[in-house]
This record gives sequence, structure tokens and C-alpha cells, in this order.
Amino acid sequence: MSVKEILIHPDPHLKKVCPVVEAVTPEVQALARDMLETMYDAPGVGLAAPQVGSLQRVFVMDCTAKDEEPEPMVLINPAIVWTSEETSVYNEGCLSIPEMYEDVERPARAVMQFLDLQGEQQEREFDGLWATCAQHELDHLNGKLFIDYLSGLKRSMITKKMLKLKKERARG
Ligand code: K1U
Ligand code: ZN
Repeated sequence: MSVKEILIHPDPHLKKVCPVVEAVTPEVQALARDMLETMYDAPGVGLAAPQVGSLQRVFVMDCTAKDEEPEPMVLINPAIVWTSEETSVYNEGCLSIPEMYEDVERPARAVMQFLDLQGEQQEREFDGLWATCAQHELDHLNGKLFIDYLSGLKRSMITKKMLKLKKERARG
């Protein structure tokens, strides 16, 4: 297992739609395990494959609180099959847009179907941070970032800040 580099916005990988995973191979399983290690190391509550430069339809998440037993989840080919009419607003962050947090409104609850790490079909209902995070991660697999829900002005201000951060990091 290894911790992978997390790509920072703007990056072409973060704008691509990830194709469906045809088979849950040992390579896909290894990617998912590396993504969990990278997510916990960051630390974050979710991570999608394009954020580590892999255009696979895979994300991982664990939204348990610090005092709870960890619940690492791997979702392959996730699809939303139901969302609540009720919405919730969460001050979202993104590991590809460090230190920027903005309110985003999304359905408060969502049911997703997906394949787990063993390739078994699963269906789960998410609420609270789990629902927000699952929708944020699914957006990543469709080339969408949380800043795409903001005004053009806010989005371009954040993008400029990220370009500056990337330049500083490249200089070392
Ligand atoms: O997709 C990502 O970039 C991960 C992102 C997920 C997310 C967070 C909040 C709302 C929606 C989606 C993060 O994990 S940002 C970091 C974060 O929220 C966090 C970090 C440490 C402890 C707890 C939360
Ligand atoms: Zn993100």
C-alpha cells in the first residue's frame, strides 16, 4: 500500500468523466486500498480516483467521528438511485482545493448502488456528512468540483489562489 500524491485544482484529470470499471481486478482493489491510505493520511473523509490521477469510477470514504470505530468504504461504479427532496447545506472542503471551504446545498439523503471491494453489488442510504460526502465524491467522477456550485467570481478567485499555491509548491 502507498500514499499517493493528491492533484490540486486546476488539473485536467479533475475535469474528466471517469468510465465505468469493467471488472474489479486486483489492480482496482490495490488502487482502492492506496486511496484509503491516502485519504486517512491527508486527512480527509473522502477521496475519488481522479484526485490521485486515475480515471477509474471509484471513490472511498469514511465519515465516522474520531471517537467511533472507523468504517472505510470503497464504492465502485456508484450510482444515485434516490435523493430526498429535503436538502442540507454543508461547508464543504476538498483535498484538491486545500484550505477553501464554501457552503453547498445538496439533497440531505441519498441512496446509492455500487460494487464493493469484493465486486459485490451493494445499496446504501446515506444521511448527514455521509450523504454530502458521497455526492461530492460522485461529482468528482463526473469531472465536477464543489466550486462549480459557486458564483463565477468566487470560482475564479479560488482558482487563482490554487494556481499560486501550485507555483509555490513547485518552487519548493
Ligand atoms: O473529495 C475530497 O476532496 C475529500 C473531502 C470530502 C468532503 C468533505 C466535506 C464535505 C464534502 C466532502 C474532504 O475530506 S475535505 C477534508 C475534511 O473535510 C476533513 C478533514 C479532516 C477531518 C474531517 C474532515
Ligand atoms: Zn473533493
